[in-house]
Amino acid sequence: MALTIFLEGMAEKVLDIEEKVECPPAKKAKLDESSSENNDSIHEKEVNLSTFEMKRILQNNTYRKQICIEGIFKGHECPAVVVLEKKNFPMEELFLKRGFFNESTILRKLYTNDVYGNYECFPTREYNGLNTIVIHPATPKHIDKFIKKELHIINETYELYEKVVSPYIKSMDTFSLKWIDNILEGKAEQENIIYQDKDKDVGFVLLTDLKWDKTLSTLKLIALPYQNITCIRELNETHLPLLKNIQKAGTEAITEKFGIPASQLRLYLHYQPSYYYLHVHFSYLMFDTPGIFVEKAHLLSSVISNIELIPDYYKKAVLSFVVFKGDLLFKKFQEIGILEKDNEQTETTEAES
Ligand code: G7M
Repeated sequence: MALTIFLEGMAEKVLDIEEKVECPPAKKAKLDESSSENNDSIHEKEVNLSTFEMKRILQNNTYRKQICIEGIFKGHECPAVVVLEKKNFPMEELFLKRGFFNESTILRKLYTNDVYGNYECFPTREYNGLNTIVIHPATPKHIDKFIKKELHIINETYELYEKVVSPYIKSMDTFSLKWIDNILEGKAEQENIIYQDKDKDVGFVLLTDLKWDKTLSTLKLIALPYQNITCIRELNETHLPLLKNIQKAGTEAITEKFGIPASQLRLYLHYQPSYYYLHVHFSYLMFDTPGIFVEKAHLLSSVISNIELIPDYYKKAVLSFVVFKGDLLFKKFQEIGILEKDNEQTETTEAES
């Protein structure tokens, strides 16, 4: 599954990049003349990774077991990005036998202690493959997309929400929420709806998430209320009937349709979300879907309980979340001194004043 997500992300990354390649001037002129006929592309011949001269590691993701490297292929002037990712294990006994529990498998002992033995295993060649993506010629935008961005945590009080995040949300283009209007108005994705309750106060639409690959083991749905609520910060006791309805009716609908019991579902909200129209995520508990980390996910059961205990809980609580260095929200927190300005910016500001 990690692979599916990786490839999806990769496709998004590759697809939304439409920039000219940053090559040396002579090569650039050649490319500009005929961008479709790219003479420098290494994909036309067999790619030999031993000719890849590494320039820098853009990202080494130990969670995904993935490395992204920028470099140059010998004899080619334009930069390239190579992404290597370890594969998932097969589920079928036959393939596990062929690849790992095989006479050709090598097991090297590292050390033992009591009942524990630590070994290094070398599976058979066919099962030792890596998913590999080579982007060439790579644009600066491609390269930038693969650079791991620095993360910073914000411990947001309600005052900070009002001062920074709320104006930031209001300044956003509402066009980004058009897909939600379309679903609620019956103009799109009606075939993806699992459950619908049209009550304007407690009603919602439960439908498949865009990212779900339709495999039960990675089940991923979202509930969109008819009530327009910006985000978790706006929730109070008046929303309890809605939240409880989503929790109960949404879960029951999933159990009925997919046979997954309530005890195996994870119901949560994001803060900060990508879309500022309150929605609840439903995912299969045994699927470690991205976005379930403590700095982003809020269990629906906890949200309900918090409001039951303190009706204006979300106007009082400190909510923590991460921002990516360079993103707009990051800059907004920099502007008011919550996040440090980097040296370059400090120098410019000082020189200007
Ligand atoms: O991070 P946030 O909590 O805002 O998550 C938004 C969710 O909405 C993600 O899981 C997306 O995959 C999902 N999503 C985004 N879009 C644009 C669509 C869409 O057009 N249709 C559906 N069904 N889900 C979407």
